[in-house]
Amino acid sequence: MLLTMFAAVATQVAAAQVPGAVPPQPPATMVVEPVAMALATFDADADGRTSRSEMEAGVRRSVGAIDVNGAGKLRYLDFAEWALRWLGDRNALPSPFEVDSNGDDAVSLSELQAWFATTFARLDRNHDGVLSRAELLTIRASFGRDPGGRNGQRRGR
Ligand SMILES: [Ca+2]
Ligand SMILES: [Ca+2]
Repeated sequence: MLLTMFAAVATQVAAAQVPGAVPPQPPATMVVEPVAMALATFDADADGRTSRSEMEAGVRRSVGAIDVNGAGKLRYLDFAEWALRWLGDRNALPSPFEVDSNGDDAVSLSELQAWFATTFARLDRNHDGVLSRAELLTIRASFGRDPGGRNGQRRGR
């Protein structure tokens, strides 16, 4: 009995002897999805928020920068160039198969805008029709894990 009490007091003393000690936190990892990076650059008025109209205009500009012949659609090879330029990598999501909803082996501007509209709605967590930088950021408790499921919806197939 006495020994147990002594042990309890000793533990309290040990805890008190570490001033400023904070409980260890799991390492947080902040990442930006490639598409979120593109959406941030579409913030044309630089107010730190991307509106739906800014998104639509930005997608149109981004396609126009690749579709130099004005065909209005990107063949899959052109889409890879679009992805490299605006998402940072040819294989960054979305894949052209995911965006090419009518399966004609090309991504039209309207198909890409429809895909962005869906993604916009997914990222707009407070449903105010505007994407804040906080909504474009994905925070994971630790790298490679997304326990909260925030922005963690699987899009690839
Ligand atoms: Ca804006
Ligand atoms: Ca929002």
